[in-house]
Amino acid sequence: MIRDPEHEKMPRRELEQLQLERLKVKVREVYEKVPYYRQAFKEKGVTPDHVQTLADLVKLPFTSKLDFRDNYPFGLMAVPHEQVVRIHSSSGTTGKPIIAPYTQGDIDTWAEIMARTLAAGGTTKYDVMQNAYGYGLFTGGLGFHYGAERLGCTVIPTSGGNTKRQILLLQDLETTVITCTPSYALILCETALDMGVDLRETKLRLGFMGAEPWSEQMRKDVEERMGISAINIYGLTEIIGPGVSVECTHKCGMHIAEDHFLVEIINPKSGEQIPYGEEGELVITTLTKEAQPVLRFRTRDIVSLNPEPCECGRTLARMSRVTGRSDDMLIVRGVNVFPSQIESVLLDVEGVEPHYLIVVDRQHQFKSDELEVWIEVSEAVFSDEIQKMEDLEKRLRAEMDSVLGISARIKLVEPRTIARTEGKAKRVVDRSEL
Ligand code: DLL
Repeated sequence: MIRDPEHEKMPRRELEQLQLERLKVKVREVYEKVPYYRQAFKEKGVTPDHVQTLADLVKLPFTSKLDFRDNYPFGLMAVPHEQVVRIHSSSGTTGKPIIAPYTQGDIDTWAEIMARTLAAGGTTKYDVMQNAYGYGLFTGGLGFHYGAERLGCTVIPTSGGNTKRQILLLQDLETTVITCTPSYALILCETALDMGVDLRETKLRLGFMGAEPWSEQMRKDVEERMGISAINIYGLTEIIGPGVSVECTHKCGMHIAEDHFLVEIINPKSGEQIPYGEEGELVITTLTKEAQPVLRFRTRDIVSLNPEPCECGRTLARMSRVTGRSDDMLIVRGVNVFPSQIESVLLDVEGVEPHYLIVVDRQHQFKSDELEVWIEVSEAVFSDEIQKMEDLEKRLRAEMDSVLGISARIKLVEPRTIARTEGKAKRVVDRSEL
């Protein structure tokens, strides 16, 4: 369903006009209210008056994760503290956490974006949504929660974990929509199996999964095991949380909420804009955020954009699946690969489970081809003869070689030996961590 046709189906010309108006206001606002931006503008030799068209965006400075860290905790805020009603945060991989303050206006906007997002994937007020994203500092739990309430469906705020109880509630409360990371969806499937529950026989029909990269093969797997349609949803703490983009029921790219977020694709090395359609780093400017507007945020997520109208009638541009974060990219014998590409190759082979670990030697990562992939085999293969395991290993190695052009050592491991995560999975580990 299209909840907000005025914006979701806006002719692109009008949309661009709206984006420009909003951009001009935000640029002036951060320039006047955030000393950090004023300084960054000065270094680039620009003022808000330099922004007269959307193309002028390239004149503005980028903002990076590092800038968030350097200005921790409130250096990027554009409103006085008394206007802040909530703060979220993400742990970040190193150093200080990212702080995301919200005004009441931000919370309202986010709730509306999330209501629209849930509707785009097919949720209605008659649904019962079990929200297994973590509640707390993470934006997933509360982001989905407020959106669902705004849409008017029933929310069960289970948060992550306590999986047996999740399965019980899912059956007894007749949950129709599950929201969680793809990794947690796999744990739900496994636990249900242990409990003798067939999720395909329950009322579950829809899932909203994101917060981590996952492949089309993983989607197929989760959909089959749960008996649902799984919708991909994207977002990040620095920008707002979940809701930046989401698939509609046609599942051919995630529609970006472009009335709120202005996107660009850049070459991650040169920082130059590249045309829609080509893969590059996604850069986002917030157009309506109040507490902490962000200009040209470098997400490090590698995607491509498609501005063509979609069959669903939305004019909002679509972004591809996130292949990976530029910082997760592995270089194996000079070939660039993302963990999700390895995932898609492995999961296409029958006899393996969607649980794997990529083991690298960080110290020599860029020099050697010492890549090892641990992957769980299914119970059936494991209890079969040794020969079958050897054949499987050979096939996996050959597939990796022919599809990705890289050789890796494949280590088949027993079912259920790779650690499960309730939130975001960690797929790449350094040998020293094992
Ligand atoms: O993960 C927000 C979110 C919550 C999105 C629930 C979707 C659902 P962060 O913790 O700040 O925020 O992590 C943001 O996660 O830059 C991507 O690298 C990755 N990511 C998020 N969604 C997807 C997705 C939340 N659908 C970072 N596919 C982003 C691939 C994703 N990667």
